[in-house]
Amino acid sequence: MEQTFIMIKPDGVQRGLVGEIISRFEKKGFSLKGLKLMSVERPFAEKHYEELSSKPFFEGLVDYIISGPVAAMVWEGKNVVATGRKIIGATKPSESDPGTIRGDFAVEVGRNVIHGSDSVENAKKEIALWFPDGTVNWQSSLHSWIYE
Ligand code: YYY
Ligand code: MG
Repeated sequence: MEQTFIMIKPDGVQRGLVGEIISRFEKKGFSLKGLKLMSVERPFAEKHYEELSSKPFFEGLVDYIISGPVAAMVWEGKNVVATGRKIIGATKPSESDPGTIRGDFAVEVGRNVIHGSDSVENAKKEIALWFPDGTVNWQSSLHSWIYE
C-alpha cells in the first residue's frame, strides 16, 4: 500500500493545528503509520529540501523549518500521495482552495503550515530520511469499511 510523508511545519504546531490536520487525514480513511514531534537542525532541513537549494527562498525556507518543532508523519492508503496533496492544497495559500488545509489555515507561502510528498518516489526518500528506524506496521480494523 502507498505511503506519503506529511510534516506539520513549525507554524502549524505553534498554532495548535496538529489535531485538526491529523483529524482530516484520519477521517478521510488514511492510516497513520508513523508520528513524531521533533526539532530538526539546519543540515537536516537542507537535506529534506535539497532539490530547492538553488531557489532564492531556500535559506528563508530552511530558517522557517528549523524555527520550532515539527510533527513528522507517515500516512498510508490508496493514492495517498496525490490525495494528500489535494487535502493540503496549492503551495501558495492565495491559490489554495477553501476546504484544503492551506486554503483554510494559511495566508503566505512562507508560512503554509504543512508539507506533503509530491511523488511516490520522493515519499520513499522522505520517509527513509525522517523515519530511519522504520514505521509501525498495523492495519486498522475498519479496513474493509474503507476499501471494497
Ligand atoms: O511541495 P510544496 O510545499 O507545495 O511546494 P515546493 O515547491 O516543494 O516548495 C517547498 C516550500 O518552499 C513551500 O511549501 C513553501 C516554500 N516556497 C516559498 O517560500 N516560496 C515559493 N515561491 C515557493 C515555495
Ligand atoms: Mg514540495
